[in-house]
Amino acid sequence: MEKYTLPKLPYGYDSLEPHFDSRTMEIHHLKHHQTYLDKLNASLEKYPEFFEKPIEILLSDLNNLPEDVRLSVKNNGGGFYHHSLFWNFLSPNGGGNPSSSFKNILVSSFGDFDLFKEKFSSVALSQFGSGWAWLVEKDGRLDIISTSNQDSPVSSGYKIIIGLDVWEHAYYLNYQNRRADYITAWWNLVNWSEAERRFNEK
Ligand code: MN3
Repeated sequence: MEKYTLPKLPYGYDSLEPHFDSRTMEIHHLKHHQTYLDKLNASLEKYPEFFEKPIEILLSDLNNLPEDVRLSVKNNGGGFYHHSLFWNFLSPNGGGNPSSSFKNILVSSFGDFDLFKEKFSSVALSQFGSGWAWLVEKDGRLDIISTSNQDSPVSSGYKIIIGLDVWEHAYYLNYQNRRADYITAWWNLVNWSEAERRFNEK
């Protein structure tokens, strides 16, 4: 049975400089992401049938999992899944504005594009301790939420459109405790075409 595997980054570790530095990207991918993956795979060894399912399917129905792996899927499965998405939410050609059609969707949901960015930044900044900020969709409605640790929006029925890792490991080497500077830098990297693709995906 095939286990879950570490996805490659769609760009080089140094491609997001100067906003996200090469060393942080490399450690984040090869150490943090890899560790979530290894722990997830180890915990599912006695239930190899789960490896046939996309991890987001397991995360979307945690209560249906055997109790002895539920917490590992929530934490390590969440970490594995969220980082797999996160790399694609970033692009060396990112930042700036979304397409006009996707921008209109954000404007109709949040008033205007700058208000959307302000609200997202504020949610990311005020998440206490480790976690993520998310742009999510449920029942046709867009919302900005945060979750703690690796708790997944998909476990609450949300579709993830875009997300920002605000664990200190994502920024501490370059930004130390200045999460606000990291968030400001992130806006230069946001892969809007991936966000739009996910929004339109059924
Ligand atoms: Mn991380």
